Amino acid sequence: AGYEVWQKYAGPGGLQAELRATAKKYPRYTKLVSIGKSLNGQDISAIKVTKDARKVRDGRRPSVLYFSAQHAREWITPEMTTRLLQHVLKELRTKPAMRKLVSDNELWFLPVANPDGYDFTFTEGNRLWRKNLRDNNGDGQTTPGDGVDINRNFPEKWGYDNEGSSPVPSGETFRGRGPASEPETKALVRFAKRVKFDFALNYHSAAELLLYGTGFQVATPSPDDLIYEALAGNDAKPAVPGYDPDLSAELYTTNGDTNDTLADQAGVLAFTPEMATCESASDSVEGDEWERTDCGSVFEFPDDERLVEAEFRKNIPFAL
Ligand code: 0X9
Ligand code: ZN
Repeated sequence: AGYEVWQKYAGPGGLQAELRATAKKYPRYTKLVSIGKSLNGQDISAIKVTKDARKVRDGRRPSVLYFSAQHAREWITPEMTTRLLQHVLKELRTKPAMRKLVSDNELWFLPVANPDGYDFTFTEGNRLWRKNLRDNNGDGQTTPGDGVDINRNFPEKWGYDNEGSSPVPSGETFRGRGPASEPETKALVRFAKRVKFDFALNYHSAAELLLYGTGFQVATPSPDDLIYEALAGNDAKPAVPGYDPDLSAELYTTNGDTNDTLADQAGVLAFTPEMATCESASDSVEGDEWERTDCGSVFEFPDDERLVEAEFRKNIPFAL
């Protein structure tokens, strides 16, 4: 059922079409780019939203990157970034504050950072695929032990201490054969160097957390940590309602984490919002008789439009 309902929203390749249509509809405020190709040759598409987007040089204004679906199965995350994109463009027409925001800044939306993996989750039996589609055993097809975890493949602290990623190809957190070995990683690294983002949100699921700071170890306090803490709020007053703010490495160690590279190589203030599962999201749908169906797995996409919308609404104030 989840799959059929999902078709209504996007489905394989669907987000590319949405980005193209959006760029066409708002020529003055958008610019569509391909930041590179996936392993299987698909475009990794991003759209810039700023005033006179096609005239003003990329990175000229303070810039924010919203990106999602590095992990193929985390379907709710591109819903977040595409809805945010549409929200910004819609409000532009009536709200002076939004017009000012996009005149003074550039907002970049990159809904599917792992397009091969994402599409693969729509095929029979592959709903819970996480990694990209690297053919680790070279048998010419995608088999269970294949794939590299894009969120462990980034150059900063890649494989550090052998803790927080797997050296084993079949591992769910396989870091790849070398730093930035994957085209999906290279594309993002190059893109971040070019635009020099000030702020980035790397959407994942499924928990209700707002993660920040370095992933590879609990960092000694730095001025950045104070900024992170101020932005993320605290358990009593979280910046995203219901999302506990936490140091990434305190949750668990990662190495080759995207945000560590963004922070350490390009100075980006980067967060990982972990969006909710259908179970936790249901708490925020007020006063209805919605019944939980098809929520067997924590990775299952909430198949109710209202849940997706509720999760999205919770995240807007922090994202903007
Ligand atoms: O493990 C990940 O890549 C992210 N979680 S997920 O369940 N979506 O796979 C979180 C990465 C955040 N960094 C650290 N916790 N160090
Ligand atoms: Zn993830």
